[in-house]
Amino acid sequence: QYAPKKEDRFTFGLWTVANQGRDPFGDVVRPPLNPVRSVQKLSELGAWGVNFHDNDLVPFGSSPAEKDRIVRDFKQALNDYGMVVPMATTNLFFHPIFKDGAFTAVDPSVRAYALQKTMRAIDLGVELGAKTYVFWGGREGVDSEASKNPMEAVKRMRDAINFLSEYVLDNGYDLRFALEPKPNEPRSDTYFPTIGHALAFIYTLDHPEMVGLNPEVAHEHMAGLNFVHGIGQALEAGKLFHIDLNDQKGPRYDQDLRFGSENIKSMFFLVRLLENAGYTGPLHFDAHAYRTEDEQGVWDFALGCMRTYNILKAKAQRFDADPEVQALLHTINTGDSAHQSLVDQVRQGYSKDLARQLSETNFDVETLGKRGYQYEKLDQLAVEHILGTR
Ligand code: GCO
Ligand code: MN
Ligand code: MN
Ligand code: MN
Repeated sequence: QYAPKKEDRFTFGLWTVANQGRDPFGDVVRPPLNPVRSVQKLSELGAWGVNFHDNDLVPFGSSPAEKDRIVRDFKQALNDYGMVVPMATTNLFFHPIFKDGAFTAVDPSVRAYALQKTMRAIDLGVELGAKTYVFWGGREGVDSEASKNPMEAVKRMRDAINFLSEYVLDNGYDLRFALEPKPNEPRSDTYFPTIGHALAFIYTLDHPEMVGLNPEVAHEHMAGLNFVHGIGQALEAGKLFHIDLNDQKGPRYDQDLRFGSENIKSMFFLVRLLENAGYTGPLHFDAHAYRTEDEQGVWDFALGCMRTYNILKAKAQRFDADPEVQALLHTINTGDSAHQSLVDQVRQGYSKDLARQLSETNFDVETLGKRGYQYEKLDQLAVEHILGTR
């Protein structure tokens, strides 16, 4: 019943299942995983597609002949196992050239090279069918505030996104951009640290209609924020182009844990929101297996991400269909009908007449202040659904 299926639109980054477990304190613990093998295994598990950074597929410095061979084999694997590539991105953080960032680096040669690398990676992504192109800030940030003017960094980022938007249009590509905020790591501070910062930036671009968001659970939690609310705002703005699902224990380093392995309650409300809002984009997992795992543990991890999403989806549907929940929500949302009509008119927009009506209305503030909202009862119902007792 919860087994993942292609129509669930689950995707994984090639870098997620191929994560070899290297961390700042220890070396790799798993052998490299070939992209073709990842495509095969993920397809068998029920995933819909895979995403990649240019260098996840074509190693940095490959010759044109090597690149052609790799791309040919990869296309064959996608075909053989019925997998798609809905998203692609650029690795602008691994090579030492990017140690001061890419689009916002102080060195103009680095900024120009970052554009060249991204144009090539866009070409590759589009060739493999990508419809969304992700921009994660990587090392776009500072360790020392003395190094850069933060206003100049915004301008440099805007120059890059505007230029690349035109590149996409000029080539007639069917591709949208999705900005992925993160507050820190690997730099001690990253520019555009949260959903809100990125969203505000989008409206200053030349082609705001082409640019949306790729928010990640772990990253907003690192910033101490409510991910469900960030996603709500992105959805409401029509800017949720993509999503990075994973999990995180509080505001620490980026943990990229298996989806739903920690914050079960907020992930329940996240899945409920995505499903009820009719989000139809990819459900992408940007996470990796614990460092303790061998290859089998990686597949256990991948299946776990997808199953947990489907289980939470079923639980959210049961919660919304529960008559007691429905009755409670109805009561909670019902008030004085005259006042309901006033706020309905506010939604329609301002008029002098409405302003006059509002200023002449009497409110029983004593009674309104004494109201009990029954949120304890409602929340307990949610908890019981999550725990499986209803
Ligand atoms: C991180 C990021 C990355 C990006 C990926 C795609 O680990 O901090 O989440 O995994 O999502 O580079 O751009
Ligand atoms: Mn990460
Ligand atoms: Mn992350
Ligand atoms: Mn991510």
